[in-house]
Amino acid sequence: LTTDSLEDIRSRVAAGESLTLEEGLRLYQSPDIFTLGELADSVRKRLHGRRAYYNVNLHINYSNYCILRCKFCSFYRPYPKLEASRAAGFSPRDPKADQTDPAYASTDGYELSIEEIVDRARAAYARGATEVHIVGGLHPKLPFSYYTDMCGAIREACPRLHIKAFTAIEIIHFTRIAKPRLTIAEVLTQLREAGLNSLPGGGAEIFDDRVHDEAFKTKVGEAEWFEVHRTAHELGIFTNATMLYGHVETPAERIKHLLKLRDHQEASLRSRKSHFNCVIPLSFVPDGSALSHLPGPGGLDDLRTLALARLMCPNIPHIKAFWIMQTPKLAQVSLNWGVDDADGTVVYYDITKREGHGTTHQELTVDRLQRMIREAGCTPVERDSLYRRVIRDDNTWSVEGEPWSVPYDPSPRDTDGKGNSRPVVLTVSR
Ligand code: V47
Repeated sequence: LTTDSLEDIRSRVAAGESLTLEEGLRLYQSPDIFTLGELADSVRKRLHGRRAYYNVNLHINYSNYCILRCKFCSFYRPYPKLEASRAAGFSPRDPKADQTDPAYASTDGYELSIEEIVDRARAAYARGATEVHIVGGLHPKLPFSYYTDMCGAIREACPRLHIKAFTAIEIIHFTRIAKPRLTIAEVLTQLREAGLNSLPGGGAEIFDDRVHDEAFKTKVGEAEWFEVHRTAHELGIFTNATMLYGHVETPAERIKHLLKLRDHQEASLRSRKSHFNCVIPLSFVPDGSALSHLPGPGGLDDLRTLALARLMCPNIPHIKAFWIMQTPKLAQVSLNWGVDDADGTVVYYDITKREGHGTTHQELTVDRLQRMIREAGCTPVERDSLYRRVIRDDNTWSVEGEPWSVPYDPSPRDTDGKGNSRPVVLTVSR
């Protein structure tokens, strides 16, 4: 930490100029966290006033089987048949490979059937959800048709539910498992035809070769991540962008990551049909991962990083604090530090489980989201996945500017005596 005065940066932010890596580092290293917050808040206010966005969504993680072994990840499970077969000396392509050791039944790996996924989406849609966010591990066996069928079945059951699904890493995986192999544009087009609406921002981690080799060596890197998002933007598919911070990266590597997102956005805004809607800095949760010896970011580091995302990427409209990782309390504080979006109700989340105290049920009701936003001095605005205003009355919702409306089952108020409405989904079968 330095005793640097930030006055020159203040005037550059006020003039709407793009900050450099050195300026980003000075902001990050300054003990004057209040000026950092004030500057980030000034950009946030210029773009959004006092509005703070949330949505009514449901996350579905379709499977935790994954062919990768990223060190920061506590979600993946080895695919049992494949692992057992390998241990027994079979190659994965050996026809006898799947008939080996029955011990594989003992892992807590899972994969959801399409019916289960549709049942969850349908239940959330009936309760008024506007978005389903679907991601999972790189499954070694499921065919590409599983993913197109999943989108198609949800689209049929829930015509207006926005399907935000599959990180860039999954999209690259699909190009490889499709028979015959497909290009990124072909995969995205087929998914879109089946019902996909947008891509979430996951899988970006930190765009740096050193960090890549140390923490997620076997995952496809920066070039492929950007290629998927560039192709999506060329096709007119909106996407988000994440940054997983607080593990083995340096502050300079974090800031460079944000600058790469800013550069990509500039090109998309200039010449492509769509662009990034938001940046989501994800606070590393060490528990259960191969990096569990690391402490993970503290609250001030979270605040600094969220504020920096706002300041380094003024051309990306929204900065989201994903409360599952930053915690609802810190997400609330961050609404005055550059953040304008609190994500949504979420309901079930498998990738990290801190807020669920070890379970996958991690939910904020709409009442709690609104209260958290109001307590921060902001005005809650329900948005759809493309940040259009959602208009809700007692039993229908619609999107500003759209002619249609969707009936839903209105929540009885105050079901738990604490001012909370009924959750979006009450139970899941697993
Ligand atoms: O890609 C994995 C990260 C991401 C850990 O687009 C971890 O609106 C913290 O991308 N600690 C998935 N993070 C989540 C994601 C996301 C979440 C919310 C909204 C949106 C959006 C996208 O979670 C992964 C990875 O970067 N992750 N393990 C961990 N231990």
